[in-house]
Amino acid sequence: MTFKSLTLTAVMALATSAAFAEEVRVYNWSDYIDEELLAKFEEETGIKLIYDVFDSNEVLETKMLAGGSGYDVVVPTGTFLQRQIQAGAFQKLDMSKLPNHANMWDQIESRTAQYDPGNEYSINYMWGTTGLGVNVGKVKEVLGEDAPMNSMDLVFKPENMEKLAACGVHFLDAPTELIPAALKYLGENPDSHDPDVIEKVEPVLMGVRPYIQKFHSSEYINALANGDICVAVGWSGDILQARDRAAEADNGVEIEYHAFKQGSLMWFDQMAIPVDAPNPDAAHKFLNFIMDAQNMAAASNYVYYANGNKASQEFLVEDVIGDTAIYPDEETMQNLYTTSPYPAKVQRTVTRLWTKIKSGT
Ligand code: N2P
Repeated sequence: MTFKSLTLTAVMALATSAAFAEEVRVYNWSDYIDEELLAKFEEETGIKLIYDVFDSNEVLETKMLAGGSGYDVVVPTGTFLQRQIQAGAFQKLDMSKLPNHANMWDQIESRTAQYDPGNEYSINYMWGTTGLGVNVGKVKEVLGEDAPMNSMDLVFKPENMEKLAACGVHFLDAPTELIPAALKYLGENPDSHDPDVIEKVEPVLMGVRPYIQKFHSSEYINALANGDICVAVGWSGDILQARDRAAEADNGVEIEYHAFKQGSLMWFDQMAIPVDAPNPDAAHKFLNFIMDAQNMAAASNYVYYANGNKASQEFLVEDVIGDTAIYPDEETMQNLYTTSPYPAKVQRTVTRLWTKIKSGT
């Protein structure tokens, strides 16, 4: 770099930083936005956007309950949001600052009201399901042509997992999603809050524990795409992103997402403003930007998750709006279940159980 261009760069950097009179701090899930939208927000509003990512509701919850996170916008899943609202972690939204709220989809709002009555504290960002990511070629190689690609048997039956261990299996590190799934496998109510019922998953998960390479909630995207693992219990859009990354790499890896035929969890990730947000005004501007129909469509088209914005639907590509793994049809919808937050005492059982399962002892 010449002296001249260095000077120019330095001047431009100064000019850019001086151009931002304020900033907004957003804490969202990893692999959950088209990053071009972040630049677009800064250009349109002149507000500097600091965007950090996480991959676990538990990590976010610890910050929210401790307070002083420094974030202006965070994105808990509905069940966690509900508990955090009750703990006083969020401020009510000022609808007068959110004209794009008119774009939201009443069908999704009626569901998210289960967690945030009246949707007073949050807007839906994305929603999706928890199911199976499979490397079609490898799974067939290991389990044969009629491998149960869309069945809980794939990951909860020790005889299948024993074979799959050779090509690699990841589970989400998400106790509030994996425990309900194991309950569903047992034919129990996945939303049971009865500790005696919840304990029933221990032998199921312990039975396959030796064959799980890792509990992690974001590494599986690249691991699937690169062919490093052959199965992941993961989130719908993440697995579809893995499918695309493999296709782009042209590496011969074919990834599919399947909701569990026995029933998958349907969850809702909600944007909310912490009660102690440093810049609530900018937080509202960010939420309003996100609720713009074209912005929301751009986000869904990029991450392969459905959103709660009705007006965005005309801008969704066919690969997204036409895929029942993303926008389920009535029949697929019938097979999805939702959960509610565990009361504190039950949560302790769940946390203890999960620690035990992860450690495998
Ligand atoms: C984004 C995953 C978010 C879904 N990578 C979990 N609620």
